[in-house]
Formats: sequence, structure tokens, C-alpha cells
Amino acid sequence: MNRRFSGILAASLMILTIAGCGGNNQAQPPDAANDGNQAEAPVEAKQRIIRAGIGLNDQHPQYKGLLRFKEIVEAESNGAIKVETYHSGQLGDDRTMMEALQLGTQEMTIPSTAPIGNFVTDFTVFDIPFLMPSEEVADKVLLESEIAQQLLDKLPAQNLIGLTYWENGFRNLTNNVRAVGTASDFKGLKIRTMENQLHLAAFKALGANPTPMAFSELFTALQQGTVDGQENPIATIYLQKFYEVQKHISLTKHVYSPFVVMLSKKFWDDSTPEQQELLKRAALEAGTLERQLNREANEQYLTELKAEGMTVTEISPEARAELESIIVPIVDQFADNIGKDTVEKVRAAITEASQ
Ligand code: KDG
Repeated sequence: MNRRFSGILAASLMILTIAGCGGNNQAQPPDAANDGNQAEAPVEAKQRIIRAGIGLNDQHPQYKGLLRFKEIVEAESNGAIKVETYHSGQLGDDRTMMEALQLGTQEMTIPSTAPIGNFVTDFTVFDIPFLMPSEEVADKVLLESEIAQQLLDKLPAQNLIGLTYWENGFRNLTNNVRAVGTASDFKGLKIRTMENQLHLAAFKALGANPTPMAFSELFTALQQGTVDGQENPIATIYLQKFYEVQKHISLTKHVYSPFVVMLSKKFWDDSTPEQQELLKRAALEAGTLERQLNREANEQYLTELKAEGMTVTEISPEARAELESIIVPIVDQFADNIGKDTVEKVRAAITEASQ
């Protein structure tokens, strides 16, 4: 080792040692040094960091909801928990971030239910086309029904914790080939879907040519014509500027897509019961804001999309009925895989919430 380098190394070590002593001792209660375990500060004394990543950008209601979550958690944990927020897939896409949560190398993400179906198949139930009749019914089912909670309860077995549901919203088709108004218009369209077998099968049944792809690759794929179209809620279509690379939007509302607010089981298990209660409460409270912003955005941004030159096609009740008739047999094929019991319970919760 040359002398200059070893000098720098020694100086750095000294700085680290001084910083380490000062930082830890100040944070410890006066008698913590006497318990024979001086190196470890009590859990409450250490600041723990939640690295929270999402795929959508910083203008999206999902990110604004995440900022609200951060505000509540940081203020009410008295500095014990810090939330670092990452948007636009900076930490990965829905699937890779969930895998990072499982490994404990990331603490939080908020994926759509579609990719969660690859971890706990029951979650695919929410991606059954034409299942949810309205946002109001979705709220009751997702926030109040036993089955929605029972599904969250299946996540810890996968090293994941589901705090609550937020809203991605009703998904609509966009494409560059033609205005899609009827089932036959889907024929031959190359459509990007989320990574979910039911989504793929439904678009195949309609005669389209679907291909699963991570959200972060989508804009370029549309721009380069690798795919003709995609499907997402209006807020996403507007805020991700898909109108720059897509001509037509059809108000298909074919799936109501929920988000699940997820933590790594490791972070959860390392939290005190008070912190766990806070994390859950913050996720619920921030979710109320996220839903409200999302619904306002959906209304406003449809007007903006028209102004940007997109053609907007409504789906008539007859065309919708035809789409449903083509897709229902596919859903029946998937029921076993999702879990018949889960499908029945979710359908029953929807019926109850609709009354
Ligand atoms: O942050 C959420 C996104 O990563 C993703 O779920 C968005 O709906 C989405 C899609 O189409 O991938």
C-alpha cells in the first residue's frame, strides 16, 4: 500500500470512528451503555429508512399519495422512520420491486394487483374484466369487505405485507391503428399488457396480439411501434404523455385496477406495534387523498387528451355486451387457478356493495 493512500485510509477510519461514537451515544438513553450490549442501539433510537418506489411519475396521484404517507409517517414517528420516495421506475418495475421487498433490499412499493397475481394467484380476481361496476362499489369492496382483507393476509407467506388498497382505476385502451368501438376492432392489434395471464388471455380472445411488458419500457415501445397500443387509466395516459405517441383512446373501462400498498415483511417485523399501527393508518389516510386526486384527474384529463388531438370513442352498451360475452368463458377457465372460493366471495361482496 503506498504511503499517501494509507494516510488517507487512516484519517478516514478515524473520522468514521469519531462520527460513529458521537452519533450512537447521543441517540441512546443514559443507561443503555450498561446493558452489556453497547454496540446495539434500541430499535426506537435508530432512524430506519423506507425506500418507497413506484412506476408512475411524480405528477401522478399515486406519487402525491405517497408524499402524504411520507409526511404522516415522518411526523408521527418522531423521526424514527424516514421515507425516501422514488417515482418513474427509478427502483424497478412492479415485479422487480416486489422481489426486492421479498429479499428485504427495498421496503415499500405500490403495485397494481395484476402483477401481484404472479405471487399470490388469488389477487388476479380483481383483474377479471368487467367485474367492478363503479368506483363507489370498488371502495366498499376493497376497504370494507372481509375477502379483500383475507387476500392481504395471504401476502406475509410471500414475505410481503399489504397495508391497504389504493386506486389505479378503470383501464382504457389506446392505440395508433384505428378508433376501437366494437369487438371486431381489436383484431390484429399489438397491445402491451401488464404481466398477468388473465389480461393476456382476454386480449387474445378478442383477436388482439397482446404482449406483456414492464411499464418503464412502454413509452418507447409505443413510440417505436413495437406495440400498437396499451391500456391504462386516463390519468396515466395523460400524465405519462402517451398522447404524444397514440392517436386513439376508447373508453373501454374493461378492468378496475386496484393498487396494493406493500411493505417488506422484514421492515414490518422490525417495527414496534405502535409503528405498525402508524404505517397502516398513514396508508389508509393517504389513500383517501390518492383516490380523490385520481378521480378529479380522470375527469379533467379526458378533456386534455381531446385537446391534444386524440380521438375519443365511447363503447355502446351493445358493444360492451359483446365484449363481455367473448371474455366470460376465458374468466371461467381462470377461476380454478385464481381460487373458486375467492372469486365467489369477491362477487358476493360486489353484489352486497351494489345494493
Ligand atoms: O406505480 C404503479 C405502476 O408501476 C403500474 O402498476 C402502472 O398500471 C400500471 C401498468 O400498466 O403497468
